[in-house]
This record gives sequence, C-alpha cells and structure tokens, in this order.
Amino acid sequence: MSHDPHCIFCKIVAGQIPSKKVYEDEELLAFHDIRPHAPIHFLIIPKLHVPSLWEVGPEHQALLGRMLTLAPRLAQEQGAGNGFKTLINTGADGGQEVYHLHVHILGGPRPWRTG
Ligand code: DGP
Repeated sequence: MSHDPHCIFCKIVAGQIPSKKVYEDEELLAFHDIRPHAPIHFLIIPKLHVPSLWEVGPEHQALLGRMLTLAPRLAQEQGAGNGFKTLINTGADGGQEVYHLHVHILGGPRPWRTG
C-alpha cells in the first residue's frame, strides 16, 4: 500500500494534518517531532507508506539511502552542527509508536536523553 488513509504520517504527507516542515521533495518529507526529546528533534519520512524496517526490501534501498544522506544536511541546517543522533524504532519492543517508517534526528546542546 503506497498510502494508508488511517496513518497519521500519511495524513501529514497529504497535508490533512499540519506539521512544521523542515524539508520536502517528491519522495521525502522532514518535519519537527510533536514531542521533542532534544532541543532539535525532527523526523525524516518517505512519502510512500512503509510501516517499518520490517517491511523494507531491496526496492527500498535507494529510498533509505536518500533518507540517511539527507540527515546530516538537514541536521546542519537546523542548527545541530555539533553532532546529532539518528534513531529508527522498529516494532513494539523497539518502541515504535507510529507505523510509518521514520528516522529521528536529535541534536542541540546537551543534556538530553532518548528512551
Ligand atoms: P516512534 O516511537 O519512533 O514511532 O516515534 C513517533 C514520533 O512521532 C514521536 O516522537 C511523536 C511523533 N508524532 C506522533 N504524532 C505526531 C504528529 O501528529 N505530528 C508530529 N509532528 N509528530 C508526531
């Protein structure tokens, strides 16, 4: 399924739920996390509905590469030039809450902790 009408991040992609956008192109969207765990905390997502890393296959390799390649550029632009953390939660024991693949980018002056 390329779009899940019940998925909150698909609704953000479709503009049905507002978000504070950091970046957008034809394949990817980045926006600030609604519950930041660090002074800088945003998410990079594919516009395509992929629920989690469990569902990723060879056809997604370029997309995943693009998500990670974009991370340092956006982190720098958002003010995390001193370093940043990337995090992908997968499944229940991985602490995943939203089942639409996303990379967390966290940064800014410490102290801050991620669960
Ligand atoms: P995860 O545990 O990796 O599935 O994290 C999901 C993150 O998504 C969590 O940090 C909060 C964020 N989030 C959930 N709903 C919304 C929303 O409607 N808007 C935004 N901007 N972030 C959301």
